Parts: sequence; C-alpha cells; structure tokens
Amino acid sequence: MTGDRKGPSPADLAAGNEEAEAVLRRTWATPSGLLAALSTVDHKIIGRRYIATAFVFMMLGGVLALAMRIQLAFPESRFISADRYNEIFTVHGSNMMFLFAVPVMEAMAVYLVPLMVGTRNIAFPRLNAFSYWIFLAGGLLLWISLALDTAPDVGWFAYVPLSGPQYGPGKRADIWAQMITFTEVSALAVAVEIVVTVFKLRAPGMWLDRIPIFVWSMLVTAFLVIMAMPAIMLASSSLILDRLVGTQFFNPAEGGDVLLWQHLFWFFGHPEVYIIFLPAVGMVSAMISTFTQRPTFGYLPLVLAMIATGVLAFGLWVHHMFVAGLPRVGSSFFTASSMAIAIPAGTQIFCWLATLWDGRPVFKVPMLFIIGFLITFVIGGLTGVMVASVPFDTQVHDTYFVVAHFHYVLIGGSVFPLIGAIYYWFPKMTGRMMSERLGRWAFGLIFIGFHLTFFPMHILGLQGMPRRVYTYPPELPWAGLNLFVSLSSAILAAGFLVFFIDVLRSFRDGPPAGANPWNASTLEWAMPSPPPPYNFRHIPVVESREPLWTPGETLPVATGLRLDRRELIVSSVTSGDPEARESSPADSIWPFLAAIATSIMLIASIFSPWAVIWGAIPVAITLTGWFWPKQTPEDES
Ligand code: HEM
Ligand SMILES: [Cu+2]
Repeated sequence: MTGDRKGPSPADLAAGNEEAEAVLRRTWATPSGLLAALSTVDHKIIGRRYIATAFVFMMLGGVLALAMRIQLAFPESRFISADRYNEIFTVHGSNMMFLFAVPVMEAMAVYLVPLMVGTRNIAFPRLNAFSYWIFLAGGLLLWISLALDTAPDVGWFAYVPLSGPQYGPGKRADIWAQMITFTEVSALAVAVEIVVTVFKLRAPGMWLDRIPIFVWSMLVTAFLVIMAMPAIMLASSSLILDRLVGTQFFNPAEGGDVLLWQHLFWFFGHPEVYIIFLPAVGMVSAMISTFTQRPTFGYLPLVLAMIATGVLAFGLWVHHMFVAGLPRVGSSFFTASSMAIAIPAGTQIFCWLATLWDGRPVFKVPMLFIIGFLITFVIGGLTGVMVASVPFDTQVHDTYFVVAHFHYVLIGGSVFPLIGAIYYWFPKMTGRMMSERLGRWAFGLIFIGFHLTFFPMHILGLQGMPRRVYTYPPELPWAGLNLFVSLSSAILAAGFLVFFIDVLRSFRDGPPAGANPWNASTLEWAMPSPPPPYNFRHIPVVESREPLWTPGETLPVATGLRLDRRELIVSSVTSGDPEARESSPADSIWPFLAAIATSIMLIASIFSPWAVIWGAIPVAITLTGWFWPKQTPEDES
C-alpha cells in the first residue's frame, strides 16, 4: 500500500512528475565515495567494472604474447630463459582463457541481460558483486605470482604428472589450480544469476520466443558453465589434494590414473570453447539485425542451433586426446561428433548470410568486425575439421598447426565479435560514441596483423615446429617464417592499441550518443544512454520480438512498482506473465568482505590444508553479515 505514505506515488511517476522520478533514482542509485563503490550491487556498474578488468588482463596477456614472439623471432635467442618461457606461455594461455575470454563474455551479460529482458537489476545482485571481487582476486593471484617468479609453468591444461607432486615442485602448480577455483566460483555465480534473471525477471509479455537472441546465447552459455565448470574444479581440487596432502588421484603407482586428469580437463575444456563462442553468436546476431534493419532471419533455427551446439559440445572432448592411446572405436565416435558440430555452425552462418542478403547492410565498424569474424572463423573451422581426423591430428599434434588453429577459432570466433560488440554497445554503456575513423584503423590493423601472424603458423606446424619451445636451432628451416610472424604480431598489437586508445578517448570526448544511435530493436536501447540507475522508468510490456521497431507508438508499460524501495516484477518461466513483486537487495559491503575472507582462505590453503578449517571462520562471519536481516524495506520480503 502506498496511499498512507507521504511523498510521490507510482501514479505521480506515470504522470511525469519529476519529484517522483527523483525518488526512484534515489532508491536505486549508488552514492558516491569509496565505501559506496565497494558496496554497490548495480549490475551496470559491476558489469562495466568486470568488462574493463577483463580487458586489462587481455592487454597484459598480449604483452606476454609479444614477449614470446620477440624470443622466437630469431633462432637461439637469449631474450627469455627456458624456465621463464614456460611461465610466460602458461600465464598467457591461462590468463586469456580464464581471466579474459570467459569473464568478459559473462561481464557483457551482467551488463546487458537485465536491460535486454526489461528488468531493474540482475537476480542475486549481491552474489554478482561477490563474483566480481572473487574474479579480481584470482586474477591478481596469477599475475602477482608471475611478478614474483613463482607463476605456474605447466601449460594452460596443466597435465599430470608434469603438474603433480613429483615433477612440479614448489607452489607453481598449486597457484594454477587455485586460480582455477577462484575463476570458476565467479563464473558459476554469474551463470546462476543469468539463468534466474532470464527465467524469472523478464518483462511482461516477453514469451520464450520473444527473448532476444543474445539473451538466448547467454542462457545456453550459462548452462554450459554450470555443467562444465564443476569438472575442472573437481580436477584442480584433486590436484591440490595430491600435491598438498598426498592423495593419489593421478598416480598410477598407487592406483590413480593420469588419464583421469585429461578426461576431467577436456570434459570442461572443450565446452569452454563454446562458452566463449556462443555469446559471440548472440552478439553477431544482434549486430547483423541492427545494421541491416531487419529481424534476424531464422529465429528458431538459430536458437535451436545454439542449443544443439551446447549439447554436442559435451560429446567431443576426446578429440583433444587422440594421441593419448584410447580405444579406436572411441576415437571414431569422437571424430564423427566433432565433425557434426559443423552442422549447427553452418545453420548459424546461413541465417546470418540470409539476413544480410535480405537487408541493406550498413558497414559501420561493428559490421567490419563481423566480416573479419566470418572469414577468420570459417578458416579456423576448416582446420578444426582437419584436426578432428585422427591420422591428421597424429601428424600435427602439439605443433604450431594447432597453435594457429586455436587462435583462429578463439580470436576469430570471439575476439573479433567482441571488439565489434564493444563498438556497438559502448554508446549505451557510456553515453558516447566511439570513433568511426579510429575504428576502421583498428579493424584494418587487427585483421591484417592477425592473418599475417597466425596463418604462417600453420606452415611452421606442417614443417614440424613443436609448440611450447622457447628456441630452435638455426639449421632448421623455421627462422624466416618466425621472424615474419613476430613482425606481424607487432601490427596486430598496434591494432589493439588503436582500439584501446579509442576507448579511452571516447569516454571523455566521444560525441553524445542519444538513447538509440543505431536504431536497434531491443529493450536495452529504450532508455537514455547511459541508463539511469533504475534502468526503466516503467517496466516495459513486450508485444513482439522487436519492441522498439513497432511503428508509431511509444512502448507500452506496466506501472505501479513502488518508488521508495527496489521492487522488481517476477514473471513466469515460459510466458513472462507477471507473478509477483519482489524486492531486490540493497547495496552492501558484505559481499566485498566475504570475497576477501574467501580469497584469504583459498590462498592460504595453497600452503596448509588447515587453512580450510580456520579460514572458514572469517568466511562464516562475513556470510552471516551478508544475510543478516536488517529490517530495511529491501529485506522485508
Ligand atoms: C593477441 C595476440 C596473440 C598472440 C600474438 C598470441 C601468441 C601466442 C603464442 C606465441 C603462444 C605460445 C605457443 C607455444 O609456444 O606453444 C600462445 C599460446 C596460447 N594462446 Fe595466444 N596469442 C594471442 C592471443 C590469444 C588469445 C586472445 C587467446 C584466447 C582467447 C589465446 C590463447 C592461447 C592459449 C590457450 C595458448 C596455449 C598456452 C599453452 O600452451 O599453455 N591467445 N599464444
Ligand atoms: Cu575441442
């Protein structure tokens, strides 16, 4: 009841009363100041932070890549020692996969999904804050260990027995394994938030077949995270136990099994590729639709293809283990399923081409990156079909051919769409446009630099150059191409530099964007840019797949949510019909403190198993603070 209360009511807000809007703003806003910044649970602030942090890690990982390329430019180079090289490629790979690619996709979802489904905050906003801090702590752990020269040196898949107690002395492998725990806790938390946000917080009228394709892609991704990540956590925890308390999970001499590691790792590691790729599918669909001003062709086939990709992704992890000596029949099955994944991929590409064909594409910067994506990803897919065949894989296993292949897929399949997506959504996130001109430069340098860097690696691989070598003798015919590759990587780096400069510049000096600068169709463009703290003045009512393209009328809305407390509409899973109102938690410092307590426990348990026991005490205290009922309006329900 609001009638007996002083101050403006929801009806005043509907009538356009400014005081009512001010109350709503105050209810949702994060005050200024450090404590408030650490306490905020606004998904937009956390999402932006998350994206920025992931890009900082990407830049640092890129610096390591350049260091490797400097070392490999000439035979018998002495720039980096063998030991240090092992650390560098391990940190580069682990960082790119666990601290950049997966987190950045989830961070985009943290920012965009609540806006796209028409709600005021993500589900479980305090968990969301916690997941960011845990991610940050895990990233710092890895990078500080590199600075202290105790970084992991066993490769991003940390195979046992190399990473086991016998061959991996010191704390390097433990740091790797614990970094995994940090990033997986964070990834799982976000995945759960996304699933619940999409299922329960959709705007009235957003039936399942009106959900934007990007939101579908993040929903499928979230399920992949929930199913794949526990496998790697199991693996890394078993590894820590083997190393710290002398269990023998991976020691065949005591009844353990080395291959167990590979199965657990790749049961996660292959779906991981799709955890990175599926969000990109969603981004590409959104951008193609906007820049052709057409609904994406084939909504249903696209959604089904994403689900099929998600299911198939769990059926092909063994293609990473063809040379591990598994039974033949098994290998044939996994070859077939690896090739079958080309079917949903083909469906997606067909739908995009049909949309382009039907519309009049405008080639703004995001579209350039989509073209780069299509070309690069198709080449990576072709070499993927090649390495899925056992005889060919046996030949090129652990050579630079594989390094070329996976960079084509990872960078082509996700970094290109992602950079396009940053150009596309930057106006929404900051209220300012990025530069078309610098964007074209960035694209040109990145695209050309990328292909000149990675294409020759296929040839190096066929010439027999193994991966993970820190140098090579001058007699071998690898020197010329390696120098060429290293020089080209400078072009690639220059492209990323232009991109970063454009981002920093546009923050301050970019031209104002307005609410919907690209005339896009989905709900995130319905409010001013950047969005106000409460996202939507009134919760929109969705009547079609392209709510902003309905001609001639303003968006229908649902009114009546309270202004003086953080209320959301909770809707039914399938139809998006409103079912209840729920209040969304207020800002709180406890998720931050809980993340610190959890980090101390996880890091200390690298050194002593007892840390799990005493470290649980501060965790319990902070969680108690987090969940303590405070009788504020937000905690009433
Ligand atoms: C920015 C340009 C990049 C360059 C020049 C580059 C270069 C390299 C090089 C030289 C290696 C070592 C190969 C070896 O010795 O075996 C490597 C490994 C790797 N890179 Fe990149 N890379 C780049 C970006 C990325 C990105 C964006 C990702 C992921 C999203 C990525 C993922 C990996 C992985 C997983 C490894 C394997 C590490 C290992 O063997 O443990 N790289 N990269
Ligand atoms: Cu795979």
